[in-house]
Amino acid sequence: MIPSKPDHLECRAWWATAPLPGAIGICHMKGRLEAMFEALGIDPLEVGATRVLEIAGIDEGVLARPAEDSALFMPHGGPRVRQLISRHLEKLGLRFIDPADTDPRTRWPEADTLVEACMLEALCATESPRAIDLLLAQPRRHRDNPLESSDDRGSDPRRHLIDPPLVVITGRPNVGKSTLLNRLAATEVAITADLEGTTRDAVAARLIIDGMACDVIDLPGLRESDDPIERRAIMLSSRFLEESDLLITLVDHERGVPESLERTPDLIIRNKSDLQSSRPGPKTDHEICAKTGEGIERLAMLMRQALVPDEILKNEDPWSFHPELERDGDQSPTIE
Ligand SMILES: Nc1nc2c(ncn2[C@@H]2O[C@H](COP(=O)(O)OP(=O)(O)OP(=O)(O)O)[C@@H](O)[C@H]2O)c(=O)[nH]1
Ligand SMILES: [Mg+2]
Repeated sequence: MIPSKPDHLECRAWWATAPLPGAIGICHMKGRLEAMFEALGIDPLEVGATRVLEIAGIDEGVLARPAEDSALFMPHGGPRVRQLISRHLEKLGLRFIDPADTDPRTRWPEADTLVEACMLEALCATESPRAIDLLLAQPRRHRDNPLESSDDRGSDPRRHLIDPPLVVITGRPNVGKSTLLNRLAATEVAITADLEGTTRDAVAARLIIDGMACDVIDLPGLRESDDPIERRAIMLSSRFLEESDLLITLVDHERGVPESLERTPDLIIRNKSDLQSSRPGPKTDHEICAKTGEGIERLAMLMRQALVPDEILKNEDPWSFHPELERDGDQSPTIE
């Protein structure tokens, strides 16, 4: 049913779920809901109630009304379903907006405070299991001890729990960098071989390292090469060295830290602990055997600690974990 005057539908909508295939999609609607229910041709839904509903023969989903002016429609999360539902609601007179332009309290009407709304948003965004308890503790910590100056978000290591840090594995050829990446990933992400120059291009994987999501990059081994493609790949990889939040240099029983390394590594790790060293190697932070997995658990802990130290995780101060907490929440735009 198309209403005769769609302009009168004072309701905004946005998708709270990412525009990717998923089990469910959440379409958030805010405004004069009674007019929208009428336009949809359905009985009004009371605040706090839910109902299974089919929209225009497109898909069935759950409709929930957490607040007077807020409803959530949750159909299946395929892009096509989402597109057809958006199109239908727009025809009825709903205006779709970019949720980033709104106050988090608009996006999370079930939250009592700005901190709680930001927490719900961060909980949905984070891929790090370690972030969960820390985020859940924030509303109480902000209530007991409000943030005075919140200009520390960019330098607070806890930001890595929300935005995965870049971890780069470098070292001379054949030291086992790709074997280490595969071991950390517990699957074969990169090709390994007893041949120098096996990795020709950077290989990246998002991995959970000691409870923290990280983007781990395995670079081609640093060496002089006549091959122009390998030379270019080595040159390109220097960008990752500069940008990395954590630089791991792998050495083995024969090969030390490459002289051409442009940055001091955060961790020097000796691989192939199963093989005897033929000569004294550099001072290292830890020894592993990437082939068998020995020492990997401790390496994961050292990596996480280098990025987010234990004493910071134990810090009971409120954490400015969301950009909206840096400015006065009352100034953020809300949707009436
Ligand atoms: N004995 C032993 N061999 C290992 C270990 N880790 C890796 N290797 C072997 O070392 C060789 C090189 O491993 P890669 O992981 O391909 O080395 P890489 O550093 O990625 O090499 P490039 O990509 O050429 O720079 C392979 O034959 C691996 O099986 C280890 O802990 N012990
Ligand atoms: Mg490799």
